[in-house]
Amino acid sequence: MAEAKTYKNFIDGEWVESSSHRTFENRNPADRGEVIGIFQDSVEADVEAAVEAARKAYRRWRLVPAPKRAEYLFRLGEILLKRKEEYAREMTREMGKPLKEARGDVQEAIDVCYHIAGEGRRLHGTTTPSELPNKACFTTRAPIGACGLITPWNFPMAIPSWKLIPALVCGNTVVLKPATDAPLSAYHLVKVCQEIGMPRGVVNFVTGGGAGVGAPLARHPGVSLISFTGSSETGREVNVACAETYKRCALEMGGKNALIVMDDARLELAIDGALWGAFATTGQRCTATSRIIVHKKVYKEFVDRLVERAAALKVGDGLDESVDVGPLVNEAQLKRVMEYVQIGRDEGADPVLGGVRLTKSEYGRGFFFPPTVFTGVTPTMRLAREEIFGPVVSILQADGLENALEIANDTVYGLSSAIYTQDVNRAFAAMRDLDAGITYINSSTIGAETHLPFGGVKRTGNGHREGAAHTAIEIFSEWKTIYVDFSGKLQKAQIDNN
Ligand code: UN1
Repeated sequence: MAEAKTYKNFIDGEWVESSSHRTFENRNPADRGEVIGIFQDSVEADVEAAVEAARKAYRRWRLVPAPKRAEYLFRLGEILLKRKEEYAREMTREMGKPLKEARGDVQEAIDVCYHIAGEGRRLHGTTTPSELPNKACFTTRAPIGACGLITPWNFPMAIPSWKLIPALVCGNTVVLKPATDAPLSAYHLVKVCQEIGMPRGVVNFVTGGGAGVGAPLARHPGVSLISFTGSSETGREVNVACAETYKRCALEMGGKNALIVMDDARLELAIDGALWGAFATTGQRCTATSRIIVHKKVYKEFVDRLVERAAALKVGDGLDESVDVGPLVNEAQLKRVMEYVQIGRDEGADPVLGGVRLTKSEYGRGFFFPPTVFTGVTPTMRLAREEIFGPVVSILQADGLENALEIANDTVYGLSSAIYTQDVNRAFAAMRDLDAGITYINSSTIGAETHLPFGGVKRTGNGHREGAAHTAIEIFSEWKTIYVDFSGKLQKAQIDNN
């Protein structure tokens, strides 16, 4: 096997080693023997250099006309489209998701590029009349400065793109810290930014762990904004660090997403949605279906049919086109899933499918865990309350819509939600009453489109919505209010017009 390539940090337009002279390996979770690449294990000094470069570049980049900034992003999308297959394969190798999903991940980044490329010619502000004569009032969007982007491994190109691309069109510069489990996909994004001739220092890339890179970035007084996606625990720490240094902070965190199946649902459709929501990306999505709440009248039939279908899903290396469920991303994640399965058993829930690590020869080299279904789960069990981030789904029973909504909302999280029903009244009640940032009617909890706001309520977020939607532009720009008085005299608002 060829020796693995060593990847460097990208700071001020140069590929440089970390001042720590330490590196870490990025290994294939489907085959631990395969090293995908060697990456820099960076430290505070590297963050310092990257922030300085981003701050310096900001002085010029903010003055590049927004339509021009957007043209770079259009070209970025064009190159990603050309290399979609190559980048998807490398993504599957570095973090395990099946190829068709990895293609979707690259496609999300392309979608964001194309959408935001148009935004360069919008970035609309407002005008409004003044209360005084000969005076004009309007608003413009101003960039914020050097932004720190901290991203997870489960959508290793899509999520960096949700942050990077809106940040750049608004005139900000960035320091991107990708997840240690999947830095290669973020590297590809940054490499293309260099190839299309983006000015030096506009995009900086520093790999490494949370303590070495994430924390110094969040604490750095020269960083104006942190956009973070990850666990609610880490998000809380990021938020505290941002508060101490008066930064804007946008957080996307955990989920415990519920999918409701009413007694009038089209069961086959609901099962399709439940399987896709629970087991796509091996359940490692913030939007994954983690609880299925089924009306008691159809409970037994739903469970029997779901289990039969889940048992037929093919687990294996995501590079095999026929595989439905890839490996978990790393050993810690595998342990966590196994712990939750044990917790579920101890709590008295019934593991009707899966629950035991796959170790047969074809699975021996990776972190494979089968689709696992628990029945007899009640809302107070930890299984029903805590985010697992693996292929484990809990089925709960409800006796009607009100009860189902109550169970669905009985969580500290609020990202995605879904209901299957043919009844328009029930659907509209659910749209109103499900306490989540996203609600699907007759579709799964996963599959957000990039041009709509993405984010959640309660411990899932802190009031922001990202993606390529107009709400992402809100994150990465400040409103500036402008008054132009052309009367030639001092006019006092609230006083001279009365
Ligand atoms: C995430 O899990 O953090 O809606 C993002 C979806 C994907 C994005 C998920 N488009 O499932």
